[in-house]
Amino acid sequence: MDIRDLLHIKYPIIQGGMANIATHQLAAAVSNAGGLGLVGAGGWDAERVRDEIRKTKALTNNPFGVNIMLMSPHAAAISDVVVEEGVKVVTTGAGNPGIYMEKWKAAGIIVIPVVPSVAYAKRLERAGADALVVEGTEAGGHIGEITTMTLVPQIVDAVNIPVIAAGGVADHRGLDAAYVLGAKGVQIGTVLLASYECPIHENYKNMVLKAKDTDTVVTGRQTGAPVRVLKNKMAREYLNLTKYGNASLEELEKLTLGSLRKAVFDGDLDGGSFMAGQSAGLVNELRSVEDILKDIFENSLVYKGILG
Ligand code: TUI
Repeated sequence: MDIRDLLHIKYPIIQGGMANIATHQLAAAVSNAGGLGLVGAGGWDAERVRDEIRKTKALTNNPFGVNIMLMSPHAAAISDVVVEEGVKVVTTGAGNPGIYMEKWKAAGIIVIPVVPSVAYAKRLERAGADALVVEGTEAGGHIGEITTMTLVPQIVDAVNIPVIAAGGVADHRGLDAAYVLGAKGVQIGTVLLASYECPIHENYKNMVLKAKDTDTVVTGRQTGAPVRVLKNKMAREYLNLTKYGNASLEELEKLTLGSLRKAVFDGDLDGGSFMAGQSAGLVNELRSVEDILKDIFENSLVYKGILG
């Protein structure tokens, strides 16, 4: 099924759930431009998420969703807020949403888990997922091990629900590639960091704009929570700390989540954790969200009716 019909959107493009970044401003901008905007609940508490949902409703009449980061201590409370607020679409990341599925389905919510492997994809299809975001290791933030190129077709073959490809998509070529692999849409994150509407510090935007192909690294492999970030002093220090496997988990987690805030709000070039995907090397221009979505879809072979 075409995700444009499933989600009632103009373009088959959904926004990533970027913690601390995907506020009502970004979500509304993406939904107003014809994609599916998402409020990224990240580490926020349930009342902050409720407030962001209400602010998004005030800024757009188009459909939008909420991304729930399941490692958050607030995930259970947020799972009720999306029902109470009548949210239409929920995407999930960083864990298994199985325990919430029944409640969300009963409320008529379209549930789209982000999955990093075939086994998860099959399990969540059985649990009632309406579609899946299949996220390759090229993506920014918390990632799995498998590439978009190899994972998307394996999951397309393994399930009967629509697959949305994520990880490495920043332009119309990425969208077309995703369709060739069998996906019915894409999720984008990194390219949206370089938009006027994205509410992050301008140093963060400039880092993305300047990044080359080799400018991301993965921290946290040793702790079981790999996170792709732009290379800087903080990333190098983190990798040094974990090189011999003797840093404590608490020490490392404090370093990562605190430093994401330093990147987003303070633009702290040395101490911040600037989450971004490998597609940062493809992003060279600051644009409006509308221009980014238009460029991705209206230059695609899918739009021209050649693919899809
Ligand atoms: O979730 C994401 N990307 C994220 S979450 C995030 S906040 C964070 N910061 C530091 C450490 C951890 C999180 C930043 N970026 N993408 C979707 C995604 N989900 N990628 C991988 C997964 C995933 C991983 C494990 C999904 C399920 C899963 O299952 C593990 C289990 O055993 O339940």
